[in-house]
Amino acid sequence: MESIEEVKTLIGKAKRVCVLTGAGVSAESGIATFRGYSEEAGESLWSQYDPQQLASIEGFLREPEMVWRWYQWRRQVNQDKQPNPAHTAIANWQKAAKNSGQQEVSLITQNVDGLHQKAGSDPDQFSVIEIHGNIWQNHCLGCDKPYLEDVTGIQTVPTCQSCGGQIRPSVVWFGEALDETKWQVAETAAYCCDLFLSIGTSSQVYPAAGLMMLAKSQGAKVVEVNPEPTQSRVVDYQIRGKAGEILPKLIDY
Ligand code: BJW
Ligand code: ZN
Repeated sequence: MESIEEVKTLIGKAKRVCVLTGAGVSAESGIATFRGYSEEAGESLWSQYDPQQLASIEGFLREPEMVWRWYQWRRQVNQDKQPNPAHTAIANWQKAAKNSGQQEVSLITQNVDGLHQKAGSDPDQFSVIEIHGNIWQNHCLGCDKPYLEDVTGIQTVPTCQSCGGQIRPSVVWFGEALDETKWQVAETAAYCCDLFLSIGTSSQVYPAAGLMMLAKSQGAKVVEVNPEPTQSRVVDYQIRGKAGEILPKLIDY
């Protein structure tokens, strides 16, 4: 409780805040995390499936139909999921900060589920910086063109009308580079902030996990909200609890 009060004070004073979210922020919406176990979402994805097979370009090239069907299954599971109080608190905070002009709140998410936008965060790509992409979007493996057809219920890999290439989900797989512009915006937000909030991420996946180090190296205070210990090593305030319970207490909007 002590650290909640201290962090509230830091939030009140901060001019530039950088929020990084991970799968744990959507766990209370019933979306499975990648690692660990969550009460609300059950077994994590990587405890049931091999990440190299399903979330790498090599896996997709080896068995495109299987990978495509796995993403179709996740889309189906995710489609009715709703934002939880953590998403809502962040969205309300962003709006209030924008209206007051007193504070800048950048939101970087590793999540591909779109729940921050569903909660009311500005859908502009630089208001919610989706560094690992978005599961609802597709593009061509051959020519990179966005694929805008509705793929609901399609269980075979669609092909591109322009080049005949295979269509893939627009998410970032292991070994792939992050979108350069989004990554630059994310790095700048971390570099320039005076307060960095890491919420619901195991801090195991790079380069995202390096953002808190970058913020810390520039003098920012670093806060982590997570019910479990993580790989992070530079945290000033650890709040052990669920995002959906803690965030509405930290942010009074
Ligand atoms: C709660 C909660 C509640 C539960 N409230 N919390 C060695 C060192 C450094 C790097 C590497 C290395 N070996 C390999 C690499 C690189 C690799 C990497 O980092 N690997 C590590 C696993 C070791 N990284 C990459 O490959 C990246 N690309 C890259 O490095 O490119 C280099 C390059 C440059 C130039 C040209 C070419 C290449 C890309 C990473 C892409 C990650 N992709 C995924 C899949 C996305 C698509 C999909 O959805 O299918 O992204 S993997 C997966 O992990 C997903 C997530 O965004 C990401 C991070 O996971 P996150 O969000 O932290 O979730 P979890 O599940 O790990 O943790 C959940 C947490 O929530 C837990 O802590 C719980 O306790 C907590 N929690 N309930 C709050 N209610
Ligand atoms: Zn194409």
